[in-house]
Amino acid sequence: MCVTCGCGEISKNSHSHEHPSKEGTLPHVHDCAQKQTEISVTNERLVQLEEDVLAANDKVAVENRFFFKTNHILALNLVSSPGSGKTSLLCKTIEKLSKTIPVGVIEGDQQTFNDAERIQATGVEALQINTGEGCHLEAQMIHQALHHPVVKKDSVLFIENVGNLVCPASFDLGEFCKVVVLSVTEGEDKPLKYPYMFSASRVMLLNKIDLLPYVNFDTQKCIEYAKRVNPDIEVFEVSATTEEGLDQWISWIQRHYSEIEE
Ligand SMILES: Nc1nc2c(ncn2[C@@H]2O[C@H](COP(=O)(O)OP(=O)(O)OP(=O)(O)O)[C@@H](O)[C@H]2O)c(=O)[nH]1
Ligand SMILES: [Mg+2]
Repeated sequence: MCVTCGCGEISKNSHSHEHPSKEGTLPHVHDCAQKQTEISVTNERLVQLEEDVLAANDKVAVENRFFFKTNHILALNLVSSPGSGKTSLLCKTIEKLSKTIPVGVIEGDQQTFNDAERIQATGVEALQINTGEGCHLEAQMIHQALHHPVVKKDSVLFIENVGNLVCPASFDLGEFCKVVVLSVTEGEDKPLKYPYMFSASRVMLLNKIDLLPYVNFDTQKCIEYAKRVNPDIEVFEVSATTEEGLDQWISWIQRHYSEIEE
């Protein structure tokens, strides 16, 4: 359920569970929220519900973070609008990284196994979580996946969130940090228009720089806007297609992986 944007439903019967993999299908988790009749709530009640939902989420996120820390797992939560290139960047990143560090991937999407299949084609294990009507991953969904084989001791765990620049900003999954992907086809003003996502992220991957000659996009302005909402944000200019800039991004991951406490 997402009270923030009203994309989900308030349901006592709402639950998510893991389906074992059948032959020819990927293991996956999905939300089995049952359709409820519309509930009319006051604004005060909505604010209370939102606070309750976020507080409950944060509680589970603390447990996830403890699990990641004690198992020496660097968990990175990739967030962006749909199509900015999260899966493409992940495929290239894990190809390079998995030669030296064990890697696992959790893929969040409303529907389809497409992204998990793209990851698995690289030889790295991926778990697909389908959120149904939900527009973001929640800590509980990650909690249920903690004992899945994609989550390995001493590894880097990538979590690709549902494509959405709004709601995933509010939901801590217990990750080490959020990594926001913005592509040059989206316009340089996005950090100002969606400031919560950029202030919640430690890193911005500015993707599709191979397209810069063909689009109106002011890179310096974009970086200035991102730093205006988050002065500490680290920016990497990258292209999943040409692989430009990926080495610096990989070095950032390796450095933080080696620094996380055991
Ligand atoms: N030119 C160019 N195209 C790219 C680059 N990265 C991704 N694309 C293309 O952008 C489109 C979307 O890429 P995805 O990796 O599926 O994006 P995504 O963020 O995972 O999308 P969702 O999971 O649907 O939110 C695809 O057609 C990619 O081939 C890039 O660096 N340069
Ligand atoms: Mg994707």
